[in-house]
Amino acid sequence: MRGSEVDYDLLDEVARRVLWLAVRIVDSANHDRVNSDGVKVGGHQASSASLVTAMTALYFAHLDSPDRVAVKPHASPVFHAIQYLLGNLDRSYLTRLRERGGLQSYPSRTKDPDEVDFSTGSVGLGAAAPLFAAATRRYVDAHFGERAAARFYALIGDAELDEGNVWEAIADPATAGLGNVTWIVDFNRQSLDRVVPGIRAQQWQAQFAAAGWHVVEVKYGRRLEAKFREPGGEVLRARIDAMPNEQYQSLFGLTGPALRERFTDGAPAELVEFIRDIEDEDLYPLVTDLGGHDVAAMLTAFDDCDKVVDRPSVVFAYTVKGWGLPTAGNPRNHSALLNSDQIAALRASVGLDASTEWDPFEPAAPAGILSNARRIHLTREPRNAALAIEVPHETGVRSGKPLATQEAFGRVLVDLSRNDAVAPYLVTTAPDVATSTNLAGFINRTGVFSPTERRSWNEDPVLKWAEGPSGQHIELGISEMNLFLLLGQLGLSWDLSDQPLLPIGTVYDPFVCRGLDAFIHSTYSGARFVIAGTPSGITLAPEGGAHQSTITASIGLELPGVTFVEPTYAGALDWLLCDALGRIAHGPSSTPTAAPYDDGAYYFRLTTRPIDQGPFDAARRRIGDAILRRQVLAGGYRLVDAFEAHPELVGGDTPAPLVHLVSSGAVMPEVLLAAEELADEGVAAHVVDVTSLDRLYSAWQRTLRQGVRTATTPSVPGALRAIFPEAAPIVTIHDAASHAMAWLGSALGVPGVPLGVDSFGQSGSVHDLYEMHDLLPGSIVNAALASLELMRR
Ligand SMILES: Cc1ncc(C[n+]2csc(CCOP(=O)(O)OP(=O)(O)O)c2C)c(N)n1
Ligand SMILES: [Mg+2]
Repeated sequence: MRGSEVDYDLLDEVARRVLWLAVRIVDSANHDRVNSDGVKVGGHQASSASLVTAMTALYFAHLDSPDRVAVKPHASPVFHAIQYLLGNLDRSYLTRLRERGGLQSYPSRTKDPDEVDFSTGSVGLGAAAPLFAAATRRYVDAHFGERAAARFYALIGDAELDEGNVWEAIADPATAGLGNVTWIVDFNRQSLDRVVPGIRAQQWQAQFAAAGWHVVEVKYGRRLEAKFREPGGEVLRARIDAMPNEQYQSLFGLTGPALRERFTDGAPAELVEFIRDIEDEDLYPLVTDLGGHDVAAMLTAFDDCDKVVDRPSVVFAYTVKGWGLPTAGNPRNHSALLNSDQIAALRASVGLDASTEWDPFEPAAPAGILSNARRIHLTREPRNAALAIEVPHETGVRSGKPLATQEAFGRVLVDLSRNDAVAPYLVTTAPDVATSTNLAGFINRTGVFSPTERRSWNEDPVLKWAEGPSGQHIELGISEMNLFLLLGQLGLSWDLSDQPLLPIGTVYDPFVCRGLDAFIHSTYSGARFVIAGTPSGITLAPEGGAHQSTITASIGLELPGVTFVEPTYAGALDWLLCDALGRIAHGPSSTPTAAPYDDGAYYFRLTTRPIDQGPFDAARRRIGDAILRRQVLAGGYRLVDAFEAHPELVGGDTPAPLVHLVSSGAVMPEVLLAAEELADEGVAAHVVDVTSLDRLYSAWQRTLRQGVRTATTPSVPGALRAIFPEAAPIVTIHDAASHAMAWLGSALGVPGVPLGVDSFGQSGSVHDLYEMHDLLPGSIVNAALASLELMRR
């Protein structure tokens, strides 16, 4: 906390320098660099300007080192300017905004050179992320002992409040009562396109209050407040309060008599009279003196929020978009750039010239002394991403009866919850689908998290829904956005709360799409977690098209920072899940050449279709556990060897034609039947169970890229060679869009026939729907015969 002595004039001086640097950082990116490709560089000077005061107050007077801040995407230049003045960012970066290897357009945890707490960019998510980081902190404090107290701030644009995820986040009981959260709404009444019509502050404030938040309004600055207190000053306040946004904003482009005329247009005679004695040049700073640009008012608001410890706070800071710039308040200023004359004037106004324009403060000057003191004050202790535990290779889940992967997933978690080394770090979460995704067993053992003990009114022998501080399941309302935001923050807990965790979420697979942007946000932020999308596919047959998922395999495959796995058998799932948790426990690898899947999240696509485990046991006996496990983790293995299954196919006069049937997950029983039918027709069909399409694809891409970069012939990667030693045409069969597996033929240099689900499903039996989509054994046989024909062409 700051001492009682705050030099507001000094902070104003700092704010002016921050404004200058932020504006010039954008200017330099657009005007100082050679633009070789004709694409606009861009940047946001006006959006930056409107947060300069709030951020200066935070970083130069209010924050402590454990505090974390999400910065509105378009204010990234302000953040970097502040880090530079604090001495945390090398000067060379100031001219490298939006350049490769330079400062990112929007704050990025993983790509920026300085320490960004929360990545932002897709508006709304940056508001919610600190809320879930605080929820994570509450969980960590309850389970592992209290960390140094931290406050979680979000600096957000007012138009960000249009995003539904903001309201989903504040409405969820999992975020209730978080007194260490403060959102600062940069209330400049402008979005990208326009001045937002009407006066929406009241409505929004009421919505926050209804959600149990502490609401603070910082509307006017010291100058206006003083004027209001003068005799008759009420008329001035009434005038500004009642003015619609568009009219008020239109004042910002005016000066002198024109400003007075617009301001008094239609106003009562008392107002005209009240401002008669104010000089023309004093009128502009007065009517635009908003609280969001008054450091004293902002610091008072921050203190008010600190005092409220039983609920989150939101500060509506009235600001000017383009504050201090010639573009101030202009409805079209969102991407407007100052011209060189305007830049020169701004530079001169802060006492700099072309030779000193990038200088930090003189170390011996008051601003330099303050900067240095704040850098020291804000320096953080190092954190460790790794847990000093070993996750076992397997839990040994077995079943003599058919077992679905979703069920196996639940059993593995229960087993891990009995492991004293691993169990304390496991934390699960689900958006109201915990029981229907088989988390009940885990919940029965560990309980549901609640900051305080809650009495259960329901004695259910199957599900013990006991809520208290030791619970290890965090239940969310039905918001997949919240799910992925929380998983992201649980997955960054090692950094933001100094405690690595093993987070596991579950979601109905189709609704991965509903939370997709938050999924992307979390993985782009570097978060590591396990997400199980279950049930998936059209195997969920009676549920119909609205609940069936088809494009999610492609999403999992294509998302960077996510390893997509789709095991068919319980034994493979066991290995994959234990391996994923083990990798998360070990923390990110330090070798940049490590396989990409070492450092991300893990997406398990599972089903409720019971599958006979016999074929996997047979493969286990044939291949041996050690090699099979290695292959399962690498992405696939030969489930059925055609010649071992059918020795009669070996060695006739003419060799039997050979195909590969390649599949993942729920549709495997049909594939196995097809292989048998093919054998009856004299065709040898090896069956390959792809456990991770993603890992196979990554392996292929790595060798291709290597070849492209070194201008050499790429080799077939080991993971593919091991399971496809012979060149034979392939049929891919997937309870998902056919496209996801369609690349395999290319990778192997053979014809491929992809079968899958390329239209919406509908209600029916599994058999009905597989028939509709050509996934029954007969169709697979025909596809195999077609692939052999294609091979002959
Ligand atoms: C999800 C998403 N949709 C659209 C955009 C494009 N966009 C960037 S800023 C912006 C307007 C933001 O207005 P506001 O939050 O009020 O910020 P200001 O620039 O006024 O400070 C829009 C539409 C985005 N970044 N993210
Ligand atoms: Mg705005």
